[in-house]
Amino acid sequence: MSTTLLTRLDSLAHWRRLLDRSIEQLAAGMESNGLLDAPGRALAAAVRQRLASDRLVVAFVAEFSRGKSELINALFFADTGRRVLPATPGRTTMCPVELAWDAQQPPALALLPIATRAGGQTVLALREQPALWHEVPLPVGDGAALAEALQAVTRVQKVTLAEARALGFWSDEHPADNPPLDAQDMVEVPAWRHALINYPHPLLKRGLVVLDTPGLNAIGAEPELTLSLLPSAHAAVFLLAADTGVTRTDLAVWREHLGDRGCERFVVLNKIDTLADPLLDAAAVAAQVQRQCDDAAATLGIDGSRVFPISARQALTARMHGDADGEAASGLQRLEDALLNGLLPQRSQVIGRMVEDGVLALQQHGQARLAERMRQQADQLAELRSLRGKSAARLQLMGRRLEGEAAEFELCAPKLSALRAVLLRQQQTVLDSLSSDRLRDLLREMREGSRGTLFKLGAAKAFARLGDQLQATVVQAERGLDELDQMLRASVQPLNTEYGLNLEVPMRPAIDGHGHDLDRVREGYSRYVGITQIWRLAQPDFIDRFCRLLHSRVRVVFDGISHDVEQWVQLVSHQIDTQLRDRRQALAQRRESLTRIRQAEDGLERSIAGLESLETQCERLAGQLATDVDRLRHLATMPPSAASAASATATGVPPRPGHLQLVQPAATAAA
Ligand SMILES: Nc1nc2c(ncn2[C@@H]2O[C@H](COP(=O)(O)OP(=O)(O)OP(=O)(O)O)[C@@H](O)[C@H]2O)c(=O)[nH]1
Ligand SMILES: [Mg+2]
Repeated sequence: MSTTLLTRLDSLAHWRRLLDRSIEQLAAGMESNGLLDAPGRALAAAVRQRLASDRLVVAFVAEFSRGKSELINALFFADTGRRVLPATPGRTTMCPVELAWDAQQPPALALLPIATRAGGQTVLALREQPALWHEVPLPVGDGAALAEALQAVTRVQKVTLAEARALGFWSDEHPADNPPLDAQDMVEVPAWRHALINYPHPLLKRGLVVLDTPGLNAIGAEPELTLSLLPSAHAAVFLLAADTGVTRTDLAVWREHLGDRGCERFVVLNKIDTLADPLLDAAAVAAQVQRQCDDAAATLGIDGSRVFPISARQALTARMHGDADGEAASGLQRLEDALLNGLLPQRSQVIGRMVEDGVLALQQHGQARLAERMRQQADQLAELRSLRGKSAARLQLMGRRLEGEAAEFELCAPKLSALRAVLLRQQQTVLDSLSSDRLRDLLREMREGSRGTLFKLGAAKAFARLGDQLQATVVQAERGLDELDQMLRASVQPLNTEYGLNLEVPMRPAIDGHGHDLDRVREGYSRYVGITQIWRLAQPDFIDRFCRLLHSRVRVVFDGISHDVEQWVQLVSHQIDTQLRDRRQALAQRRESLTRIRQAEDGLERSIAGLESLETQCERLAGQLATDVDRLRHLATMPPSAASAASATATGVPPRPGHLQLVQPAATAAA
């Protein structure tokens, strides 16, 4: 395993922890100063949750036997001193293998039997049913035992033709892709549908998720890979073999699974050691390798700088034996550097932006509460100061005016309830358009539309229409949100003026990110109705499985939008509650101090002094909140690079502010 990769992922994980700690402290500081209520707390928790669950998913995709598993071994497992993932000539990895680490679970290999395909439930849904998985405990630190346990991913089994059909491994319409029949008319199929390796490997512990995939036929047979697993990968490594160049099937895998994918793509020309030729000198061999790379880039339609000539086998052997020359000759380092430089900065940017947005929203939240508190204190102070040297009659008049003001303020309560009712109603309209029922209706419509005379073409059209409808649903939800936003802004203004409130409409959630997620789902399934895959639609139960999968994927996107909308509406309605409560509290305080003034001679001066000190405290708190938020935002825009990680510890971070500080400086938090 490369130390560079480890160090870089480590500093990314360290930075994430710093951010998490800082947000925790900011929220705790706000909480102890009464600046946080339920939505604010939920906001802070949501940012922290996303930080904790951040993963970097790298998928290895290729036709069989191109060296995917060998490359994963070389990149991540060389220090175990052996070939951990099985890599042999011919078909080896029979099901998608996901390597990750979840500290809540014991180290184990979990295998999902292939028979679960017949049930039509998605792998994602089946993850929630551990009883269906065959679990093998994994020994930690024992490379040999680990390698032995992982042999399971190569297992196959024989099934009847009917079973093979039911599982989607046999197509009468497309016999070219069918596996061979043996003398007893049995078909060999993978024993497992999916394998999850939960292992405390240093890189996996730092949030890396590696996805090893089986060769072409198996990829095609499991729609979940294309629809769910590959689209969720941040990067895909596509492998070719130097001795064969880009074959017809390589091109098919590339086009169907990666060709126009949005994620970062790296093309590896593997097995360059096989080009060694005793009759040629090194320069001539190097020229051959270069020509192969150029050809691959031209055929795949990508930039030449994205093609990496390597020998995974040589890299694995060299790393296992600490052979620096061999490792250099294998070319692995260049690929590893490209992976690091292409992926980590982009990942950190996404995290940084998410944290910045979250922290800004928290600040807005705290500032609003503080501003309201200060405004009320200022009013009260002005009122009390005006009482200096005033007679008892004047105090009585004050009391009456205060009661009048309180009665008038109470008139705004029904108006606020009405506003809240409209708000909830309009929210419901937006949520309804994204509901499970509506999605089911759309899918049903699509299925009916696909039952035309020209079944397969009809299906393709119906799928395309469904895609448009789903997109239109998101656009409609966005429009609904716009209307809600406008309605709120128009209503809040007069309420603020008339009743001295300080209601602010928080920035409305941007849902275009969810729109992009939907694009990725669409992109995934459109591959399945593309012209090369259309025959799959005729397979028994395929449409059923496909629709269930699609439903669960789109559901995630729609739920994401609904959640954002609900949170936003909750923020507004909480603000209404808080301001009502704060105003009532302030009125009660004023009553109290009037009573105190009437009762004691020095009551007035004491009340003024008390309020003045509260005012100063609030100002300090506001300044502190701004400083802490700035520091946190600064931290969020400073993802670790090799250089900055070193200098941050050497030079320290901005000086520690005064005792009201909400967030600890990064250096202290790190300690
Ligand atoms: N000469 C040579 N052989 C390699 C290299 N990389 C992998 N191989 C061999 O190629 C064969 C296939 O490698 P795998 O890693 O199993 O290939 P895969 O892409 O995972 O194949 P499937 O699991 O079947 O999809 C194995 O025997 C490897 O040892 C390489 O760089 N040079
Ligand atoms: Mg493999």
